[in-house]
Amino acid sequence: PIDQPQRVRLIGAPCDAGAARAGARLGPDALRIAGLADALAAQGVAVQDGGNLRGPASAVHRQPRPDRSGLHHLDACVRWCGLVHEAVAQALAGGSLPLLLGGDHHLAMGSIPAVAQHCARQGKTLRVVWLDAHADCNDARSSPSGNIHGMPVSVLLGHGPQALQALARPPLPATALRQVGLRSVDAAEKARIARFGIEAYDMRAIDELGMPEVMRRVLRDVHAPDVHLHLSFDVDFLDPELAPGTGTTARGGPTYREAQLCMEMLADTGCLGSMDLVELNPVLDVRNQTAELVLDLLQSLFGKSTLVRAAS
Ligand code: 4U7
Ligand code: MN
Ligand code: MN
Ligand code: MN
Repeated sequence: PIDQPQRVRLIGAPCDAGAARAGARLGPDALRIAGLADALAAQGVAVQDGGNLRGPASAVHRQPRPDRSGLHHLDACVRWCGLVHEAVAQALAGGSLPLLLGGDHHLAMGSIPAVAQHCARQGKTLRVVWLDAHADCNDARSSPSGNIHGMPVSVLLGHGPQALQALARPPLPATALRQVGLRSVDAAEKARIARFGIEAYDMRAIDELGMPEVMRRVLRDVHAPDVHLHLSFDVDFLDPELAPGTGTTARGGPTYREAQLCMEMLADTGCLGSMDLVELNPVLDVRNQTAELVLDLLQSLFGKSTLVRAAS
């Protein structure tokens, strides 16, 4: 329940340097064209669109192999994360909820450390909910692709490639992170998740426990006013039949209602303080339907409910 109008600042980061294929650079505009600002305004949110950040241009043709570092487009990714970090920090300092419009998921290495620093200053406890088909837990050695969007979780926890580790100050304790929706995890990542002690709910857990119980567990210690909840939403969390507009799809994702319930339960905490909306690739979409679905979900996340609900 939100009594004051919430202020949301849109931060566009048109970058796909970390991704497997080009196109996520068009994500911010696809969301604007679908009507993002109006959809949030309809929920009583005061939206301010900060426009798109201007960073290094992304190459369309990648090298057949990553460079010496083992990482594709390392320099561009580091520079983009710096820009995102600064914009997110500024929004938080100004009392707005930063909504990062990606762009690919490596940008979370810019947003989340900015959020963590803000929380440390405010004496708030940070919880990060990571909705994704993938664990994003590779480093340069374990990665089968060299694509940096498969590495941010590792980096944020302090186990990523050396070249990226400077971005993740302070590193997150594993207890601050919860992953939901996993169904495409590399063999090395599987071992790393266990070793780092990440609390992860794969699709089997959602099948067996149901989304309500999974989200109750995920949100067990997420209560206002001491907790700042950061949502890192990778569009490929959603089932590809609903959401084809993303570069690395994995079948067997949450249904429409499961995804909506997830948003509704996140909203009920009243703790949402910042968000990444990443991996939307309009080039792969069908008539912008994935962007439109995302707006529908965002409305729930910002408090839309079908009926008046008794406080729980
Ligand atoms: B995303 C992958 F090998 N694990 O590391 C990798 F399967 O941000 C995919 O979740 C990473 O979309 C997907 O390249 C990154 C691959
Ligand atoms: Mn991801
Ligand atoms: Mn993913
Ligand atoms: Mn992806």
